[in-house]
Amino acid sequence: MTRVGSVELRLVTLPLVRPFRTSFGEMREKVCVLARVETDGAHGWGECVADVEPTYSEEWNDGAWSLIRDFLAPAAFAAGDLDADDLASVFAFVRGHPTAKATLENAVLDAELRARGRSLAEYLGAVRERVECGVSVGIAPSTEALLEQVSGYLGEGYRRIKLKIEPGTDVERVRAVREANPDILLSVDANAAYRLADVETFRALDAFDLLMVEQPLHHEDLWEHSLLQKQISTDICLDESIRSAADARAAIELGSCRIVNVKQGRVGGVLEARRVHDVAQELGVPVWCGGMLETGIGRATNLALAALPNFRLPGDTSATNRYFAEDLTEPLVLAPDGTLPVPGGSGIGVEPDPDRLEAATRRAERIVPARR
Ligand code: NPQ
Ligand code: MG
Repeated sequence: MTRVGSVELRLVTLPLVRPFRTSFGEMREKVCVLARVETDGAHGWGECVADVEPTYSEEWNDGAWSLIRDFLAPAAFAAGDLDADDLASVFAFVRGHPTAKATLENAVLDAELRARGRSLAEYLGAVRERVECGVSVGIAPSTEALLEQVSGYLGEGYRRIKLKIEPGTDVERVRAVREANPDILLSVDANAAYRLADVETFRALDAFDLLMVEQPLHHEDLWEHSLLQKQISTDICLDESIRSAADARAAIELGSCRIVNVKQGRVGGVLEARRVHDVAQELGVPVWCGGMLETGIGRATNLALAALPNFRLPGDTSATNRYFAEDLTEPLVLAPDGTLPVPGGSGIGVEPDPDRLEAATRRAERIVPARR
C-alpha cells in the first residue's frame, strides 16, 4: 500500500526521423503527455498515448491533461492508501478515457514496483527475455519509396512488416511489396478507413497471403467486422475497436476478429492489457503488442507486456531509431535477429535523461492534494 502524493504532468515533443502517415493523418513529431507520480518513498512514470488531435481515438493530449488534473489525480489523492490495482475502481466514476487513466495507473504501478525492486515484466508474468519486433510502415509517397523503406527495415532484422493502407493505393502497394518479398510476414493496417461495401478490396488482398488485416472498418464496430470476416480468408485483427477485456471477449465470440492487437494505453493500462491477453488466451486467439510511437517510457512498458506467453506474433515494438534520432531514455537497440530485450530493472526499467527531458518539455504542471 502507498499513497499518491503528487502528479507532475509534462507535454513533450520529439521530432520523428521521417513523417508517419496513416489513413487518418500525417505526423512529423511525437507530442505526448508524461506523468511522474510521487508516492511514499518512490516515483513512477506513465506515458499517455493520445495525440494532439482526437483522430485515432476520441482522446487528445489537452483533454487527457485536464482530465488527469481535474478528475483522476484528485480521485487518486482522495483514495488515500492504495495499490495500483485499486485505481480501476477509483477511476470508474469517469466514463471512457482509457488512455488518460492508463497514464496515471501505469505511473503508480511503476512507483509501486520500483519501491519493491521488482520489474514490470516479472510482475505481469513475462515468460521471455527478448521479444520479436515488427515495424509499421507509413503510407509512402510512391510505391518505389515504399519498397525502399521496406527493404531497409528488413535489412535491420525486423521480423514482420505492416503496411498502412488507404483506399485507392491499397492493392497495388501490397502486391508490389509481396512480389518483392515472397516469404516475409506481411500485414496491413487500415485504421478504420473502409466500409463493408469495400469487401472486394479485401477479397483482392486475400491473394497476398497476409498475416492479418488490421481494423478495416469503423472504430466502434464489431458486428460488421464479423460479417466481413465471414467473406474473406485473411484473419481480421482488431485494434481501435478493442477498449477492454470485455470488448475482446465480445469480438472473439462474435467472430469479428481472429487476432487481437493489444495496446496498453488504448485499454486503460497494463493491468487491463493483461486481462485482454488472458481472455484471448482462454479463447485460443493470439495477441500481439501494438505501438503508438511511444518515447522510451511507453516503449519499455510495451516490451514488458509483449513478454507474456500469448503474445505470439511480432509486435509494433520497434527500436528507438525507427522513430527518433534521440529519445528521452537510453535507446532500445534492435539486435540483428530482430529482437529487443525486455527491460529487467525495477518498474519499467528505464528513466528519462534529465537534460533531454527538460529540452523536450513544452509545458509542465505539478498537481498536489488540495489543502483542507
Ligand atoms: C496503429 N500505430 O496500429 C497505430 C497508429 C498510430 C505503429 O501503426 C499518436 C496517436 C501516435 C495515435 C501513432 C502504429 C500514433 C497514433 C500511430 C496511432 O494503428
Ligand atoms: Mg492499428
